[in-house]
Amino acid sequence: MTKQDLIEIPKPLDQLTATEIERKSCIGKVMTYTLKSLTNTYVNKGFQWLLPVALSQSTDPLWPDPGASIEKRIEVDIYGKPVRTTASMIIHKLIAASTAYPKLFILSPNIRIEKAERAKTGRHLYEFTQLDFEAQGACSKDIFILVEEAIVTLIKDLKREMKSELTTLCRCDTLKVPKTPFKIYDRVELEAKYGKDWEAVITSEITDPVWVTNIPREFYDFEDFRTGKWDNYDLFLPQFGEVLSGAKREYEYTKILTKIERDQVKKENYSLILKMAKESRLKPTAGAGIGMERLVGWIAGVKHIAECQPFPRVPGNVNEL
Ligand code: ASN
Repeated sequence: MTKQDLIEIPKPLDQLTATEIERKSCIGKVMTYTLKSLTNTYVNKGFQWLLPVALSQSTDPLWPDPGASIEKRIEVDIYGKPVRTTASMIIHKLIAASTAYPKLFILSPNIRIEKAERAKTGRHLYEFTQLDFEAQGACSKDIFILVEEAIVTLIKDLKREMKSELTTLCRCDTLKVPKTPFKIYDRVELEAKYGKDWEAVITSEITDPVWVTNIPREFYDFEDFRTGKWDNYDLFLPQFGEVLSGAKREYEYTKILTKIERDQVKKENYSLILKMAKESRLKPTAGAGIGMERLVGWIAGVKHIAECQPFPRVPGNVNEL
């Protein structure tokens, strides 16, 4: 039997037993606390809180991406124009951070119709929420410091103020305040050492969160064309896996165009960002998105992150609500 066979698909609210409702309620309280703590940190550091959008002509291509498994992209016509459901608000972030909102964050719903075979990874959903943030003029190091502080503050405060919930979830003793600074690994070195399965190996070996940098992926992450190195990062949590991805961003027209063409991404879906870049109105920024169900799932020690959703969005499993 594999690890995945042991994972149960989280049930909808109406099917939970009394004990399961108690657990669901505890996870809900941890989610509320986490949202309050993180949004406080960002607001206190001068980030503006933007409201999300669900339908746009331009959204994240999610391609090329080593972790991608999208089986369907949702596109509908409104007012005679094609729009897509939000895959992530990355394009919106880059435009907003370059103009009226130099430091911003959004609690953004992301719709990604993952292949049904991902139902039991325990780490994938067809709809989830990111705390997505971006800062003009920031570099990777600035983002590392910000995220480390936000996570350490959250865990310290949670351990003090949510003792009873953490006890019910059996996480009171095992959830430790992470030591900072988090270690930084280069993906190339991890691949050389552990092979293609490096993500699983580091997830099981680390005892504190770690950064992994230099991951080839979508055109908007910064790539040094001379060295071939990517100035981007993922954050991995011990015994859990990836919870955040982000980068320093591209902002130069010729680089963005070259990468869009190289990746065979539809240029017409990215005409605004190309136009802004051409007019030198796209600014250097850096940012990231924290998967809220994953972060709370790690804190609560869940087997499946859909346990953190009131209305579970498990790939391949559509409920009435
Ligand atoms: N939120 C991510 C970022 O800031 C992008 C994504 O979710 N694909 O880089």
